[in-house]
Amino acid sequence: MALDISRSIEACAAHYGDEAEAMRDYLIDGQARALALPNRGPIRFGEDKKLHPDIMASYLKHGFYVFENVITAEELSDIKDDLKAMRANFPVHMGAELDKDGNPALGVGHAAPNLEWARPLSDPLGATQISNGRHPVKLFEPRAADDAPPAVPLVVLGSLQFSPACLRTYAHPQLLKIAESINGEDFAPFNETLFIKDAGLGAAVSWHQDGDTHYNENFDETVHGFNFMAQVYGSTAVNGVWAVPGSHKLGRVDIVKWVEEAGSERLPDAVPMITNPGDVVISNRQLVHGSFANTGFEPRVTVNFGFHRRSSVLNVKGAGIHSEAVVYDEAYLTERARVIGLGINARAQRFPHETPYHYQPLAGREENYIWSPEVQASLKDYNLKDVSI
Ligand SMILES: O=C(O)CCC(=O)C(=O)O
Repeated sequence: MALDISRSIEACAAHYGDEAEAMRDYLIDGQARALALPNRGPIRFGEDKKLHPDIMASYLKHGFYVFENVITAEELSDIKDDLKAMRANFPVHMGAELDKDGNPALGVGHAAPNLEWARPLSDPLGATQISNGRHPVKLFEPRAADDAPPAVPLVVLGSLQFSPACLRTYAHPQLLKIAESINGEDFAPFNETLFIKDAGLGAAVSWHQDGDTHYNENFDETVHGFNFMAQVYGSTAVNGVWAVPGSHKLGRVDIVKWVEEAGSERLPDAVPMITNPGDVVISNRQLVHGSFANTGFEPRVTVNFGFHRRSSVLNVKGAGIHSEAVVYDEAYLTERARVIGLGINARAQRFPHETPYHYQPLAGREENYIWSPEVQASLKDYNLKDVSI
């Protein structure tokens, strides 16, 4: 049952001036089209213990699938506690070294990128060269309230170093089993991010495709891997990610042309990813997707993490978007997979009645991956070794 967001739809449309009615219709129509798609339901596995073939077929067709009720209330509560602690440790403003209590702020002094800010309701990436210029169009930037702060958090990169709860969710046994079904039992890590879209403030992420490297040679519909997007508060047509179903099969899409042809940033075939708290979306990294500024009343926080097929990344030169563009050899991938081993152990300690996931590439070396608060601290800057293709 989707949340009633009529007030947010009205509030969002009201920002669009002459196009208010078009925006309202787009949100309402997109919501209906999203809910009519046959790409949602609980996680199910087939007799072979792999992702159920019907789900796999739907995911491969549409490029995303909403797994309902994956994260329990107990686990969500752990994540919310960590989010609260992280927010309390955010710099008092963008660029500050201290948090509100005068402590060294989250991420200060780290070598790898972590907390990134944006002007409220802006589109900081659209029509820039950031991330190899993969967001070619600037989205409409609604005007934020006069009392809005000058900058608000948008993403936390390398999120697992800041949140043991997110580290545990990263190792959710059913989600890792899905990763195995899609990318093989030797699946490789990618990167982990929190997307923060506070109500009335959260910035946009313009239309883009995540995958960057494999469009000319070796392209296929799943070659750039996928993201899991676990929803802490749910996601809606106003605050959520929109995607064009099936666009993951098209190779590199000319997004500028699509927007020109549509006559506006409202891509006609896009639908929002509508979820309740605790649902997890799986999203192909080649899908054309993006999110509008959150002009509504519901917050969104996405616990985002992805996985690759080993053959897509092993001995491949990275795109340089999330980390330095180096060639990923076995040693690099094993080092980066440390968070998978630690996540599995951290999860087993927190949820001892669950059967942990068995990650084949680290088999026999489990004793090297025992989580503790001290070991958690050693994850500082682990995202210098993101696997970016
Ligand atoms: O969560 C969002 O708003 C954007 C997510 C996204 O673009 C991504 O995961 O690539």
